[in-house]
Amino acid sequence: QLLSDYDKDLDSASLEEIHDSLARLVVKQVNEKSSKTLANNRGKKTINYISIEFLIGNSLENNLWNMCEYKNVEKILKQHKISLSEVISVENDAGLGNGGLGRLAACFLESLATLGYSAMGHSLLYRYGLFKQSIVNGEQKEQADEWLEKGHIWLNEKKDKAVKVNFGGKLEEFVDYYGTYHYKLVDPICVEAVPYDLMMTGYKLEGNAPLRLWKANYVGCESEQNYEQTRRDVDAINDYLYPADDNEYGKALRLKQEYFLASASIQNIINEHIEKGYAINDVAEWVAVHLNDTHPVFLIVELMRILLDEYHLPWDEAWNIVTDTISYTNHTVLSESLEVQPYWLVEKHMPRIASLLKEIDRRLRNKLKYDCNYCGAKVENMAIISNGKVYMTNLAVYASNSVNGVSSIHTEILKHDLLKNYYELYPNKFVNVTNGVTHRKWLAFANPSLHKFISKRIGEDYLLDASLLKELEKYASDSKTLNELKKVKLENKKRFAKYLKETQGIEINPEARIDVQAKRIHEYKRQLLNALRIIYLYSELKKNPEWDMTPQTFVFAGKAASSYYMAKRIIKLISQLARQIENDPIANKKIKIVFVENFSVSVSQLLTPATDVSEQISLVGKEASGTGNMKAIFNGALMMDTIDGANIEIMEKCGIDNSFSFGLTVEGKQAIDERGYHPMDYYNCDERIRRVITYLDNGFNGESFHDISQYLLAETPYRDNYMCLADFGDYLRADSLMDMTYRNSDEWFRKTLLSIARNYYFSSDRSIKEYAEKIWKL
Ligand code: 26Q
Repeated sequence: QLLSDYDKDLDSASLEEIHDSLARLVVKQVNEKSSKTLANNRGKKTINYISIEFLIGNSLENNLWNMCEYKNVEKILKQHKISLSEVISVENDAGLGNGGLGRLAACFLESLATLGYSAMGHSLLYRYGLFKQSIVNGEQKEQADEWLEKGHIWLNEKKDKAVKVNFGGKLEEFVDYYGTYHYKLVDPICVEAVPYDLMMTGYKLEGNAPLRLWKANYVGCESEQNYEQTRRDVDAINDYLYPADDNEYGKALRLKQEYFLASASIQNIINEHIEKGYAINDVAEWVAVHLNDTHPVFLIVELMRILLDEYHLPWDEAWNIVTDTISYTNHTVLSESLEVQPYWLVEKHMPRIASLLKEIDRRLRNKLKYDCNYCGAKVENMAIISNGKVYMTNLAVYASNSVNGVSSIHTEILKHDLLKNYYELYPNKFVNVTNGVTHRKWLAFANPSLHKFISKRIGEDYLLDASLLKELEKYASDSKTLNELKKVKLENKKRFAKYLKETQGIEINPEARIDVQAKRIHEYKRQLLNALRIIYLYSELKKNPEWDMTPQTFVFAGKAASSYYMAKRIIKLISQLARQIENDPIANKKIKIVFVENFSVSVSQLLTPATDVSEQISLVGKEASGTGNMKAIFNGALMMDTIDGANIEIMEKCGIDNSFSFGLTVEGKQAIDERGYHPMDYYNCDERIRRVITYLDNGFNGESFHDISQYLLAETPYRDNYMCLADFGDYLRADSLMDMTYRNSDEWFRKTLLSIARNYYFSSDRSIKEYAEKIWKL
């Protein structure tokens, strides 16, 4: 390939050339296999997974691993003194996502492909992935992530599948002779949507699932008024994931992105359905369409538009097709994350969609009032348009045949709290499917030493049947096995230490315990509570320099949304605390704090295997599921965790003694909500809190964090909605229990081994099988 591409061989080619040729070679093989899959999938119902985020990571690496050629290629390159990992890093991760929701979509597509389902993902072809993060003087800096520079090698333009998406224009309606309404959009801005397929391969290339990424082209002509401006506006649709929406332009742009994705993907789905020779009324028999959160929710209305305006079906028939086809997953109960759009903005940019929304809302309200006898506030709570706003969650719930939460507790919260009125009306719509992660990528590939350790004992079949991991349980008291597991962990810690040294010039002691909190920086995830714990440990060391504290490296990683002030302040606190401790000759022998820059799929693949303790410490009821917890356990870490999200099920499955849980229960939190949260109560009766607050006020590395102490202590209206101080004391209790356990290393590794064995439940293969049976009916 090198010869034909560049007239070079392995010894004369540059890293980039090697990367590009290798990628082309891989693409060829993947394409060969994919025509086979296409043939296999004929006659199967297809699931279309629509998501504004897909966090797929590095395609060269993914594919080499799935082709089972990784080791071979590594060996061949090594003979020429070339490192495969360097070749791989020529290409930036496809960071088309922000966090759990996007990574879940990627894990799901991998499982769908591997398990041989007929599946396709749909998203946007962002020019830039989520920003690249660096930390400069303790602060987050954001740079453009130009993933497409190399990413384009993996994309296959499908011009013949392009569709048209209209924005703006004037809606004209008229009634025909038979009294039927017709709609015409006059002078819209017409955008061509072109798909680029990125092949997501399954393990051993047995199956695959294309990720169809949509790109907008303006098709107006240059003589038109405002041509340049309109072209720029259309181009902007593909610029960024989550454009800043603190201004009108950004809000409109985000809305356009959402409609563009929804419209292009459903038009494409319907076109392919018809091309296969199926009838329009049979859509739900052959395709399932899944909304990954509400971001693509306009797809519901767009499908109505197609069925009514293009196929001229009667309303009820069209509505039945829509509801039979579409299902929806909710990923959050945080009110600021529940999408609401101003109606006028929808009307301005998508007038036909707005008029259909009104009609859907009118019918819903009639049903609620006359069929259900609901009134007043209850109807408003369930309405799609209320007070000039479009409630996207209500639309998704009303129009989907299935609504699911992503962990048991989360689904219960949906049923009994956030969506209780809808649950009363449609109890059978509500389903739980607890998340999972692909154990092939997150265990076997990310952690080759652990994979070897496991295969030596139970073979490799667990790759396709995670439940075989159970067989590891029988080694739990075998000291030879536990010693080997310790070695595996140490090896991974050394590998991560090497990465840190090379990328950030930071040295860590691989023998020290590695305690990790890696996830989006958000108040509800409580990186702040973790920082308070470290400040407390530091203060103890200052009080008693002789204290025989377990040496620990506290690792933080994650990005803060660029306009999120408090999240950025927390990064600053962590960084300044890190510097102060670094410069303290006593404390630096025991405590090291590291902020790993630019958390991404690739960074996570190195960090997770090195993790001893994984922090999953959200306030109860706030983390829908969490998936970092599952990855950590698959890699032989134990959790410090609150009783929230999937942590609860992990505790149940892996053993209550195998994690260190603490904090408020649902009932405890409810009691606080009823009497009000009074942080000063905790301050007044806990000396340790007073001490930590004084440290914050005095500051670190010359910077006071009095603003943060004020935030933690403010009484009414309180500012720390996530009640850090309420859980602080119990966190320290669990922390010291964890420490005691850790000091008995046989006991520790027995627990990690049992947890790995029992964590099989959290493979995304299990989640996907549940979706396939319970929801998509594949
Ligand atoms: C909402 C409104 C306006 C603009 C943006 C948004 C927005 C965008 C993305 C809100 C939320 C998200 C992302 C959410 C997310 O990643 N949720 C995580 O999903 C995981 C997979 O189910 C869960 O494991 C996590 O618990 C959940 O936080």
